[in-house]
Amino acid sequence: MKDWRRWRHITKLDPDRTNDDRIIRAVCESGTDAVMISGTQNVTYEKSRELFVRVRDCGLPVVVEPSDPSNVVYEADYLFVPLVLNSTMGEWITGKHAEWIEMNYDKLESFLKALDSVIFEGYIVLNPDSAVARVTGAMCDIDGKKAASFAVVGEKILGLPIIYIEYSGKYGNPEVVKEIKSVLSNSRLFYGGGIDSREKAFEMLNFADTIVVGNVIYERGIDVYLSTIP
Ligand code: 1GP
Repeated sequence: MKDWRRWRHITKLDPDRTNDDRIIRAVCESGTDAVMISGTQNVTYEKSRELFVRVRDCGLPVVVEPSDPSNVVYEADYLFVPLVLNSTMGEWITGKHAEWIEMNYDKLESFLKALDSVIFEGYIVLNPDSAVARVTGAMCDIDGKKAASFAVVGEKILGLPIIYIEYSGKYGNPEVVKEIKSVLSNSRLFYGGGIDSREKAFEMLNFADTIVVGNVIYERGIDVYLSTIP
């Protein structure tokens, strides 16, 4: 399905993990709506592109979600670029983005045209023990009201088409997801973190438009991964 707004289930593959052929084949045949290539640590352009090449012909839309301007794979069907709304470090809100534009300043006109098709995501990072929280200095110790207020900043002030609740590695609080959903009117709500069963997938899909699953395929195996697909 080409229209990302209609995706319900996205599979996140990490270029820094072992993605053997069995994993790739299982994902391609799973019924997931899209494959997202994304990781926080030790991701390079080479590793991202290599994984992209292995999944690009599998019949699913492929999203690259770069963690740094140095690892953008422009050939992907979609580029999803995060801003971390609850980061304490400006680098992760606008700094990396300005760096990316500056890197392309000598061909600005064509770069700006390409930028028109990039989808920007407003991340709200809520698991303090995750690599993404540590790297981005995210304020994780916040309640639902504060998290929802960050979501309003993302939707109404910054006009971001996606608000992404990121609990990476830990199953989050559905009440927080519900609270955030209640304040959004246009942005799609993505949820990712700790989904490793059909029950958890459906519980989060009560409020989130789209769920993202990652670790389960590496840590619990293919059958458990398949059970997360609605
Ligand atoms: C990570 O949101 C994704 O960025 C998915 O989280 O790996 O915990 O499934 P898990």
